[in-house]
Amino acid sequence: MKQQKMVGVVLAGMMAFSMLAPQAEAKTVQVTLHATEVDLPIDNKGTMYRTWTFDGKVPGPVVRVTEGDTVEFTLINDKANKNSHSMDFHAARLDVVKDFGSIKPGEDKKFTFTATYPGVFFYHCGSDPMIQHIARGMFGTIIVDPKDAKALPKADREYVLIQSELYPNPDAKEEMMQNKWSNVMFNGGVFKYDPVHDPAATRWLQAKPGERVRIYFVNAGPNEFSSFHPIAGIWDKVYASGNPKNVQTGLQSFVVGPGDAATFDLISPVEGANAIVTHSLKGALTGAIAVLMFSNDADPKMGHGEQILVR
Ligand SMILES: [Cu+2]
Repeated sequence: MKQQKMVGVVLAGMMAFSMLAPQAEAKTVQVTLHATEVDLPIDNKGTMYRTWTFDGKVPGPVVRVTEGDTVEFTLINDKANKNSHSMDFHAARLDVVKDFGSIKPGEDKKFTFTATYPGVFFYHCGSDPMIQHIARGMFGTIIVDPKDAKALPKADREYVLIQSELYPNPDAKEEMMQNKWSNVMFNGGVFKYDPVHDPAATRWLQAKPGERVRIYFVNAGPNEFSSFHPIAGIWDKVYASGNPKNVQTGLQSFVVGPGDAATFDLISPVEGANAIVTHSLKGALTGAIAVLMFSNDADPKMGHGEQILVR
């Protein structure tokens, strides 16, 4: 009798504990993106390029939801555009024809999906020719945070880096098919965060020594693989597709193919800089280097809120 009572108390305690565990409530999230065809700078000098975009930016906005959320998505293809566009979320399981199919300028379309798997996922336009729609800038990331807030160690700062190739002539689909790129970029700019290789660069990533810096890395391609490496650092943890279950420890580099993504955690024990690169060196030396400065005076705003994707 006494024993039964004790089991009852223990079970009630366990139930109360599980109710208190930090599990986010699933919600419905409305996401609307506009396909727009605009001129944007692709380097620190301000060289303009005829891009195709989501919401007038390369990369497009960071979409962020929690595992289990329902995403009600609307794509609007602006009337002023000349081309059909579409949306392909790698975080969704849907019908490729009905949901990811193209719409003409002046049209819009909706689809709904549940973000079942936590992680970091690519999104992109899939309209024909897909290689050109991606090369011209129609890509971004959707981060699906795990519903268990303790599934990943707490990050002190977060950054998004999206790698892509620059093709000098945005109209030359054949040159894209032949992989004739001139530069590899992070977040749509040549040496965007690298004042060492380009004195015109005014931005870099910042953190303090000892902080856990989490980088959501996406390789938009459309063609090149990335051997993602922090020069003078070691990845403390790498999560393939950003899923907490896919954890690896103490890696020097990790290959992320075109259309793929991974989450990388980095902690520096010292002040100084790391250079985050694709160690495929033609890519790094033509523009895919981001300086991450570890300093006790790091700007507290960097790596938080809107400053996870440094524009
Ligand atoms: Cu498109």
